[in-house]
Amino acid sequence: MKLAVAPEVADAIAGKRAVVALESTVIAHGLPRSRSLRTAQLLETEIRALGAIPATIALHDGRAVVGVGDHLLARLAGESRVPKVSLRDLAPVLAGQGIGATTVAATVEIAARAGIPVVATGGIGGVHRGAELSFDESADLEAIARNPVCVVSAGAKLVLDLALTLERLETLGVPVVGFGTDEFPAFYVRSSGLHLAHRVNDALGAARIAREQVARGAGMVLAVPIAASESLDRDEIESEVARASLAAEREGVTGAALTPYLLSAIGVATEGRALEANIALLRANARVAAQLALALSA
Ligand code: PSU
Ligand code: MN
Repeated sequence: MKLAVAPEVADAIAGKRAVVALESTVIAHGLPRSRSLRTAQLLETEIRALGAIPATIALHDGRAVVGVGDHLLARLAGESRVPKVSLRDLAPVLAGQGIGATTVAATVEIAARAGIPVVATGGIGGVHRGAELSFDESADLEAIARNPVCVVSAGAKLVLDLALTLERLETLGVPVVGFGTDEFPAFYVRSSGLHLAHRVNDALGAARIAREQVARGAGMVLAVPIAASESLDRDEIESEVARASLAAEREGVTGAALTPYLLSAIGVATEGRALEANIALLRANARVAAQLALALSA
């Protein structure tokens, strides 16, 4: 795989300074066009404000770009039909021309190759509801297991089956470490009712575990609950997810298209409150990821 690492990012990696990798599928597919560029820029600003270097990852003309510039960021946020690139799609898209937005799975693989041990996202992919029939499980889980990277996320998206997602992560040997919580966070909602085996209370504690896990050549999830002031009501969100999942089934939406479909349906149903919550948790995760990267580089 050809990497195109931005000079600033390459310098920081070589100097063992703090770098946070960011995925780009959320920019191209996870947020509405009207807010995605501004949010992508805000995430980079949050990371810089704490003294770390952001490296948004995407594909461009046969290369994995580590630290996209303004121009590519604007293309990812603004163009329609940007391919969503998970592990299955990496080689086919890299073999061609054009741009691609990387999921957490593709992002952690590229970050690991570049030597960046911290990736920030909103929520990782996981096991979909009804996966016992559809077999729809995100490649994020195996990719995190296989790559020495700590993914900072607000748990997994609430549209998933969170209990099954935790089971799969356990099988894959991926520690899910609560950041100031004993429960697996549920994206827009602070609590899922699912207990976590491991907890830390600050970035230093997270760094101690991340160092051990990365040394094993494997990844982990640092699960950061959304701030109470930004979180949404669990029952309301649950019923919207159920409604949107039924609609998706009726309309035959499956596979890679399902997550963006469900997220946008919930956005409409909550009149934008879900979007504000999503942006708030993305920003918070970027800050925790920067603190973790700083702790790791100290
Ligand atoms: N969380 C969001 N919006 C997103 C995603 C996560 O709020 O768009 C993306 C991430 O890039 C994640 C991907 O890696 O969805 C998982 O997709 P799939 O289930 O198709 O693997
Ligand atoms: Mn899937």
